[in-house]
Amino acid sequence: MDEEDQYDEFGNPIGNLNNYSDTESSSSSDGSDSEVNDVDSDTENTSTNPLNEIDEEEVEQAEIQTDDIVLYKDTMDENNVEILVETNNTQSLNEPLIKSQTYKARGKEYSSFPSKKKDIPRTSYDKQYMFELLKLPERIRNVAVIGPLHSGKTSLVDLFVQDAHDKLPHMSNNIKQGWTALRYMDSFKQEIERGISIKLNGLTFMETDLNDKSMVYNILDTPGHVNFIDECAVALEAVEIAIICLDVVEGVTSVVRKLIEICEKMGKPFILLINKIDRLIFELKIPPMDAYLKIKHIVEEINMLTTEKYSPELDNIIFASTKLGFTFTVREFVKYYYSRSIPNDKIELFIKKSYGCITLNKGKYEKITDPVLQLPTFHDLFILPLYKLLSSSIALDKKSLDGFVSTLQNQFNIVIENPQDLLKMDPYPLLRYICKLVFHEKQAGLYHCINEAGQKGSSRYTESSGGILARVLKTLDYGGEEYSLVKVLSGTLVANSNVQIIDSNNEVTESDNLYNDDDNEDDPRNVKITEIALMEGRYIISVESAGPGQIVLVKNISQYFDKSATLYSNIKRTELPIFGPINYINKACFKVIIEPLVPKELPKLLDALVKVSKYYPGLVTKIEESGEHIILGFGELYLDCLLYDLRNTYAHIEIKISNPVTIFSEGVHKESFTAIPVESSNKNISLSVSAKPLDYKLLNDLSQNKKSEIDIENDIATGNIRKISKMLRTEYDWDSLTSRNVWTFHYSNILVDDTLPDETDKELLMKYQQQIKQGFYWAVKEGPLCEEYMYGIQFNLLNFQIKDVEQVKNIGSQLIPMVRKACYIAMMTAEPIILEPIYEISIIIKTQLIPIAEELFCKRRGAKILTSRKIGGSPLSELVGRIPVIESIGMETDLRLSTRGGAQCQLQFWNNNWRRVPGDVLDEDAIIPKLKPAPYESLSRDFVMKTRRRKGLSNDGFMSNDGPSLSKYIDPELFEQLKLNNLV
Ligand SMILES: Nc1nc2c(ncn2[C@@H]2O[C@H](COP(=O)(O)OP(=O)(O)O)[C@@H](O)[C@H]2O)c(=O)[nH]1
Ligand SMILES: [Mg+2]
Repeated sequence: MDEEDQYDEFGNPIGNLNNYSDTESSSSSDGSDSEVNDVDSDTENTSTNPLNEIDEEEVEQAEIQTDDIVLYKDTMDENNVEILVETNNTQSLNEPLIKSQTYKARGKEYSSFPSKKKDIPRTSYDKQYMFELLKLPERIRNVAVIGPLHSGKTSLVDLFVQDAHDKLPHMSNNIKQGWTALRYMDSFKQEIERGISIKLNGLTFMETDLNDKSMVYNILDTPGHVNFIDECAVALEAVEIAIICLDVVEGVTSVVRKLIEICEKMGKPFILLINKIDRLIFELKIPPMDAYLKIKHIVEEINMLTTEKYSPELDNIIFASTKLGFTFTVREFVKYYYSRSIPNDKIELFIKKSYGCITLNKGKYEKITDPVLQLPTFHDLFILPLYKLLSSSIALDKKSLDGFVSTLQNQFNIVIENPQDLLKMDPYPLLRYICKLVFHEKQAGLYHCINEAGQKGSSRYTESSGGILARVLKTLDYGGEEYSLVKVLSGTLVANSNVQIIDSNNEVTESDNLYNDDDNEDDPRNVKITEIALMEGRYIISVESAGPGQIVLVKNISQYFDKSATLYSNIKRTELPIFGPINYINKACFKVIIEPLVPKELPKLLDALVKVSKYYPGLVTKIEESGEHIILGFGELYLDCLLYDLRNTYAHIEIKISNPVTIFSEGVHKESFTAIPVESSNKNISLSVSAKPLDYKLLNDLSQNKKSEIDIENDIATGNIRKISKMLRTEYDWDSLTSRNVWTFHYSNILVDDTLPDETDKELLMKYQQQIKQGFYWAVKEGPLCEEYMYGIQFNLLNFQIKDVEQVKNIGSQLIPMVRKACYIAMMTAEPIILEPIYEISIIIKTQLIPIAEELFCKRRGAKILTSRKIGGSPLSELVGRIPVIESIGMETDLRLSTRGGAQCQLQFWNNNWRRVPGDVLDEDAIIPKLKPAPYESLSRDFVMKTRRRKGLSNDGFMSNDGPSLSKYIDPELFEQLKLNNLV
């Protein structure tokens, strides 16, 4: 065949016309005339047909076949040659053309935990001695390291890890020299690869403090990303002391403020670690006096937030550069370098005068009167030497070597044997080396501060009369095994012994009391502890027993509770302090709906969900009536990590995920225009309720937990209604009648008895108070709009009548649904609205990049910057703003990308901010275009209808417009009447 014949008039290759099925593979047929017999007999016939003879149907068929054919194979008998003709369709349909990049760095089964006993690192302390010390609660210090993201918490714990071990197998040369961080506490694959802490992790070790007193420290390292603040809450529940770590450049950010507030509220003494001191010198390059002012400013800001006084000389402020491997306190520095030249009895005075508006003039302390000429002692004695030390080490050369070595010797009493060796070192390892010499290998000053703070710590443990009491705080996957984190409060837990366990969520609630006998599900379970172990970051130390004050891992109890529990033995149930659920600080408002890609893998998914729900304490999982599996978390990163674990670690299946959505709340805009009574079927019972928005100030205080609903309920339960009434009258200006008649608070809604004594039989009413409350709780939990929680509604019970008490038996169980219905009617007549959760966003950003952030805010509905504050002595600013949760998706990434890493933001919902969604929920004519975002004024309706359809609440399936309506709860005639009067 001519070469020309192989191309059509447009120059497209058409190959051998005699062999039609080959048209698509012309490129590989290399022009040879050898006839290729197709395996398929159908195409065999076509092989002799010229193209113009093929009818259209055949062409179609042929095209389909060529798509399917992967390989043409024929064996030429004469030449004994196998010809393989490949079409360009060899790739299966399931294989993407461009494969996504796979991570090869670490294998599937990668674990940072040593698998062999010999790989467990050798500790620098005597383990047996530590076990003995652990029996003395006063020698144990439980400490949580908390702080904002990237403030250096994990790096700080690395210093402890190095103190506690002689030799770590993970210490590569790079890590030793400080080029890469050890990050020993980030032991999960995800943590290592993402470069942030996700789970809390602990380290138990023994060390001596400045006075050479040996103590056992249980350090819990927590994640700093606010998405994982649940872990932080768990850690704080476990410990008596916190170390709040902050970046000196960023100063006191809103996250730091919140952490201080939490510690104050929980009554946990904390010490402050001002980290990254090196940044002042090498990055900001500010003069020593400015550094002093910056530190002073931070200390002042802290003191504005705390009741206790914070100051470096009080052993509650520590300075550190965890990157350079040192921490120091004023006391420590004085002990090492100044104590030789001061008489012993003057040392305390020297420490006391080392910080503040004091200057040292010819050996005498004077108050600073002229800030220009008189330099504060702290500047002269601590900051200046630090500056000199760091800057001369980094600039060390032949010329300055002698001076440097002699300063080290004279000022710090450090003798360098071979000064020339210093010149051979890279500047950064050299810095670390010098810092280690000057600030000593171990963090003795810091341990001293912890011990001091521990003495103020509240908890005292008792060796109670044989009884064991412990709190189970969470379950964790530790090196592939499931353990529970337990804090022993009294008695001694012994391995292989039996204890009883009660889930914290299984408290006897009032509803249980009403219908259930006491002795069912809620019964404590008898369980056998199979192992007790100490957490060591990447390995465990098994122990026989754990005494009061210890934080340990316990095996084999996790299957008996969900999030947290109480362990006990030999204590009477009635004398048991049951620990309620832990307050995880943030509220889960970010939601996705998941299902397995292959439906039959659902059991696998469910098993994994149970696990993940234990390992992520703040996670809420739900199954809707429509059968959808809903997971609620704190934010994007939270769910991203969790879904990764679900897919790759626990379920090993592919999971389909919906677009992220949020929870909503249902509220009212006005007061009910009328009170429509609800009657029982035989008209024997009748009641009516009205609704109105709750007092704004009270609502705010309840949402932000300034007023604790649990405390209020406790007061009501113990009959202390006077206290509540007084609070409402004095703080919120309520009238005395209403404030006396408040019955109950539930999720920022309240129920008030507003019945008139001459209309209502109050005695009878009080008899059924419990049932009425139950009906109210039920209504609050599932509102009439889309079965979301109600928020900020005050329900007033206006009328309650039972005509004939004798006539009906089950008044109680009839009442509950009636009250619920009455609440729904009240709400539907009070202009119902839907509220969406609003994230509080705080951004640390380089000041010149603020316009970029502002532009990003403009693009998102309802996003607003509220305050912008320059962080003194740094090029940074902190912006605080608000953004609807649903609009926040991708914000964190957008911000990082558009500022090229010059900004980072944290989104949280811990102040429980809700905002009304624009539009009318009940507007059936709202325009909601398909496949396009709903217009602003239809948003309410859109959100409600979508949520209803998801939950299967609306009739007529997915496209239904069957929305919430008052007509569902009242007489059709009455509804018509109301309609005629334009009331609905
Ligand atoms: N300049 C400086 N950087 C530090 C210091 N300590 C930690 N970093 C860096 O801060 C980042 C976060 O550290 P990490 O310990 O993981 O912070 P965490 O999120 O609080 O646990 C890492 O990139 C560290 O290298 C320090 O003292 N100085
Ligand atoms: Mg960390």
